[in-house]
Amino acid sequence: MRLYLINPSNPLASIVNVKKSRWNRYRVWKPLSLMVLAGLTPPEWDISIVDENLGAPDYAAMPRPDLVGITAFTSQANRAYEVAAHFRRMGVPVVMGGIHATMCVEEVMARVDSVVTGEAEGIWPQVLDDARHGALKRRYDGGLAEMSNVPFARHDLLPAGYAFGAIQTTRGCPLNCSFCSVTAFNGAHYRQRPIPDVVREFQLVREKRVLVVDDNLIGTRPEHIARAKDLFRAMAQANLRKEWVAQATINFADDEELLALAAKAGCRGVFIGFESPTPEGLRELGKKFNLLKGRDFRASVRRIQRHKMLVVGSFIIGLDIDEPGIGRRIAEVASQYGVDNLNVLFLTPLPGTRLWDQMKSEGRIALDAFPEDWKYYTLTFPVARYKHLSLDGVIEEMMSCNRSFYSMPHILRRVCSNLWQRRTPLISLVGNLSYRGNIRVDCRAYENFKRERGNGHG
Ligand code: B12
Ligand code: SF4
Repeated sequence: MRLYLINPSNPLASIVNVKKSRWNRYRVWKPLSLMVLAGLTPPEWDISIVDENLGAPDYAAMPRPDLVGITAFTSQANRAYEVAAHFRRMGVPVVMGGIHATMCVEEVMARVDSVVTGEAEGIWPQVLDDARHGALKRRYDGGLAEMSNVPFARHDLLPAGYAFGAIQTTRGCPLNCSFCSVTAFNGAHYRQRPIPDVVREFQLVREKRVLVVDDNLIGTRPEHIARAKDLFRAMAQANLRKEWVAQATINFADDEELLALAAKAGCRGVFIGFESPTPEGLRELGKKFNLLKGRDFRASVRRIQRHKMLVVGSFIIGLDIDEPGIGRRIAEVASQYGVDNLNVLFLTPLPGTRLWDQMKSEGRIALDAFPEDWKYYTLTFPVARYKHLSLDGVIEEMMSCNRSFYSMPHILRRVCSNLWQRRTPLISLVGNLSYRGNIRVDCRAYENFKRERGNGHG
């Protein structure tokens, strides 16, 4: 039995064709969902994982599969449907799962043979068994998995050429920010994989550098932090020789022992959501965690950096309180905090989030010709109507934010201070220049976007 597991590409999200530039390999991340599905698949299936971000293959020239499984974030949904249609025309059954299939079940059911909602661990073997007997059901629900049932992902199945491997150690987030799908999809209960499983799986990752995909690696409560420390101790003890980056909330900086253990276990950088420069903005987004009294973001960032870990700060433009000037304000605040890189995204109503419900009820979802418009749901296009910012205005704020933060004088200042602090000036320089290089690409993308879809914003 032949199984294809496919990660569809979205050219608007992935300027990532590895064949065009070797640097692009630093921007293509492994589709861990499919590697986990492969880990759940019994040996009688011959599995191929196709990551279209490495280049979409000529499916017609490939051997005919018995079953196709497709994953998709919302931004990949269009392409997922094209791929599904191709195989269904050949009479091959297509199953789709992942976040978009879970949040937009009806839309997906109309375009594939079978939809799997939720996490796959508890249900995928049954789906395969039904497929083998020609008895696929229209819909399955995996719910939330027991973390001890998460298998080792098949790190051997994708070709070499990725700069980073991928691994997951926890699922779920109790914070439920209004714009984020994680609590709706993976639940509010913070679930952790057994530490020996994580250490063993790290040893199976082939790449030296690894992305830990957890939404919040250390969690929020004292028992979560204690577990994170135990994990880092076990990783250091296993002498993994891996360098990894992860996502965390700002409380990562609150515990010196945690920071020292993370660095010793191989952590080289963290991605932290600051989201808004003002308390009002944080309240609007429901990110109350960042509002805890007495938090000094600059000191927090510095504490992390002292352990030679880079900090990438993420902010959102387009909040109801955001007015003209917000772009420069975010650039200034990010510089004050001292982050090594800044990642700014447009406030985007993703299906299944509280923000979606709110914007939908207020008639503020501007790009709503679905499924076609899903391709703009990359958080790098303004798809909603923003309270105080027009379409041109919100794009201008994004550009002015990036132009200011990534101006040459600012880059040089950051690299020099990095050098002075004896951290990683070269990585800082390359990271900053690569973000700066993207400004021109973004500018072209926005011009095209305004030409093609700007009228949707009327
Ligand atoms: C790692 C990650 C990335 C990586 C992607 C790597 C990759 N190629 O997969 C990078 C950094 C590139 C990325 C980019 C983006 N991401 Co992202 N990302 C994540 C993150 C943190 C983890 C995903 C992951 O690997 N999980 C581990 C695997 C094992 O879990 P899983 O994917 O959920 O898969 C399980 C089930 O869903 C199911 N399943 C999944 N697929 C299938 C398929 C079948 C057939 C079946 C049966 C089951 C099944 O089974 C799996 C095992 O249980 C999630 C948050 C999250 N917790 O999901 C956000 C998340 C998926 N990203 C999100 C977004 C918005 C984006 C971007 C659009 C914007 C951005 N800048 O972040 C881009 C767009 C990328 C694109 N190509 O279009 C949103 C998606 C929301 C949505 N409705 O689409 C999420 C949920 C975060 C959020 N804050 O809401 N992302
Ligand atoms: S943005 Fe981060 S902290 Fe907020 S709900 Fe999502 S994963 Fe949790």
